[in-house]
Amino acid sequence: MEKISVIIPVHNSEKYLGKCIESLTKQTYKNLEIILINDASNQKCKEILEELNAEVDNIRLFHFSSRKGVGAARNFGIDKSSGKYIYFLDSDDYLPKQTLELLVTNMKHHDIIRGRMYSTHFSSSFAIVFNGVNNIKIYRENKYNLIKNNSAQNFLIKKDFIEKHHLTFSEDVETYSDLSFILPALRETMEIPYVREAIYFRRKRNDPILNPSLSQNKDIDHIGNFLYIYNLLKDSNDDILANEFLDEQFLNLYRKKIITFFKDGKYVDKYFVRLSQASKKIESRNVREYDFVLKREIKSLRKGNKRGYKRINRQHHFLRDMRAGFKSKEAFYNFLYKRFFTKLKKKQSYVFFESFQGKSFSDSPKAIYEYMRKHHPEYTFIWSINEPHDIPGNPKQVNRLSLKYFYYLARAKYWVINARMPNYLEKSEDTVYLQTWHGTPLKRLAGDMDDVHMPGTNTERYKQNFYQETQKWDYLISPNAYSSAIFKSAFWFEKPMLEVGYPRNDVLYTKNNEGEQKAIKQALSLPLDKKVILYAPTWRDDEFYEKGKYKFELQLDLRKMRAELGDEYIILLRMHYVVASQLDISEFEGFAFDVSNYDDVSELYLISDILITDYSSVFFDYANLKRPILFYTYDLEKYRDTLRGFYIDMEKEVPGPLLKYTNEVIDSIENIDEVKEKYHERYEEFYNRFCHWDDGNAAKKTVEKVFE
Ligand code: C2G
Repeated sequence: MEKISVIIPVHNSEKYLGKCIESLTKQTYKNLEIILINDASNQKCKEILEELNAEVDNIRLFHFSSRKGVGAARNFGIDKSSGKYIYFLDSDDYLPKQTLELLVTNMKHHDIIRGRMYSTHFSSSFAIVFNGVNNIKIYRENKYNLIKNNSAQNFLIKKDFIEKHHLTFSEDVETYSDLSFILPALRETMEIPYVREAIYFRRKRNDPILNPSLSQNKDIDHIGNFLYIYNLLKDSNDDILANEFLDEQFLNLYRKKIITFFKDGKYVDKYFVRLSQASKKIESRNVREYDFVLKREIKSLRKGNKRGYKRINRQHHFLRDMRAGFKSKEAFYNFLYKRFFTKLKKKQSYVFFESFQGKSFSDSPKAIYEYMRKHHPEYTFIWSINEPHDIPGNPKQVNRLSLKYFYYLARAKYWVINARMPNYLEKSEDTVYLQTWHGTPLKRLAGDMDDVHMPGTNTERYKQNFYQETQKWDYLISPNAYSSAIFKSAFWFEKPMLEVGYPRNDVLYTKNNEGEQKAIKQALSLPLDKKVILYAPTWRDDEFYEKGKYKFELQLDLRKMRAELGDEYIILLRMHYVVASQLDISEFEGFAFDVSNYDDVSELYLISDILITDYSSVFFDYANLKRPILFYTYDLEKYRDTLRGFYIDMEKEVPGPLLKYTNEVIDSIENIDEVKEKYHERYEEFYNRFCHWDDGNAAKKTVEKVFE
């Protein structure tokens, strides 16, 4: 049994290292040497490495005092290795237990063998059921297809082969270093067996913003690295198939990334020479199948004429945008927005408002609007709203995503919005985007989420889109110090926040009187002689009809509630705005009222004597009224442990009881004075922590900071 040296460069992968090493200690093939190269990791990671080194016999640990990169670490590892075989593993990846045995036993007279790559989500782990090896495929002319993601992973290679051909990783680049090693390796061998049962689990990182994997590094240096390696390999290579492979990688990257990055003239300046050199090395026959636009660009690059190339590139982008504009009406309007409307002069007096994606006239944008209307009539107001509304002051109304929507967005100097905008929408430098957000977070948000369980997205995309959005915000309102800290991390928001409380809660101070309450009740045709319970739950990421349309099944037993409480109370049912389920409550007429379509939930708070909610941020706002809150959390475990995770400990910190059954809810309502008494102290603490900044003047303070 010959030894395999497994070489693992490590840089700040403390979260994943344990699993990586465990997967090696569990290998059925036992003669392993694990070479760990600590490439200047943080202290925590270093400590874990030391612990592993003490626990596992066959680890050899080395430290770099300054960061040298993956290439240097692997070269160093090869140098230190004593095995007959070399295998590269990344410190956040892992292997099923048979992988190395399968590779070694099927290697035979070959110099290199390859197993299968498998992407897994960061928190998933797979138990592989192994049924033996079926058939081993031999790659010959198509051997370069074995290079996936330009990586050298899951190849087992004989060390004397590496030495004979002087194979090394380039140390001049961070990404694409693998290619400088593996492409020449493949070139020097005639055939390579492929064992599909020998699996390598490659972990997709869940945080492309703060903790990107090398392949998620989307910055311009990624492109510079590729061009460097491409030029290097092309100069030393005369193998037709390898050249074809390299040219294909180049053209793919050109079309997908380079062209997009080079929209910005300064990037063209930075890498034009490298790019021009590279384009001279492409073989004409490898470009033949591509379209006219690309051919024209390659031709201009080859000439080395930077000005000419920039002009052609601009035309290309115009065409691209136009082509994208043909996809749908919305895309066409966006094309007009981007290419024409935003080129018009901004109207300094235009303020553009939107709340919950145009679903209502509500929330903090409404409060800010109301304040501005009174104190700053010199501004012109535009509301994005899906259905025509009776809005006081008669502002201009535009349908969300209509032509007018894009036009006014482009002309308005100010945007006041409480949720995300379409991701493709570019914000001009001279637009002032005030993001009010829409709730103190209980459930983990954006960058702080581990796994995203919503339909139509994955964690990586979700976070990337969210990141793009938050970087457009010029101002962000924070309702309390607790939220400021969370917004900073969850939204990657580095600018100072408007720490003024929530404008939407101003009315809880200014309109908390009988006259207002009566008017609201009358507007809703509610009986005036009953006390009011408001039930306002949130939505569940994993219960949906389709993207953006969520299901909600009412768990509260209204029949029981009516029987026990109906003489004294009525109940208002308020679904979250993304919930598409229709409530059928016709049988509870006179007791239960569906107020889901009522614009402003703050007004519902004002008329309610008791709030029932679950994990919705509504309770942070309602607490301003110091009225009792019950938490009907029938699915607490799932919501907390699987779907979202929370920022606070509900069991210890929320200002009311957590209840699982309708009976408990009824019981709490019947004994509401006792509940108040029991939670009095906790309520006070809660109020001081979360409602402290709200005093009825948040809209005023916001406007003073942003507009005056
Ligand atoms: N809302 C409502 N009716 C409900 C639930 C929510 O009117 N039944 C409104 C409230 O203004 C609430 C806001 O929508 O504060 C956000 O709702 P959440 O249930 O907290 O959920 P979500 O939209 O996911 O936002 O930082 C806050 C988080 O982003 C939560």
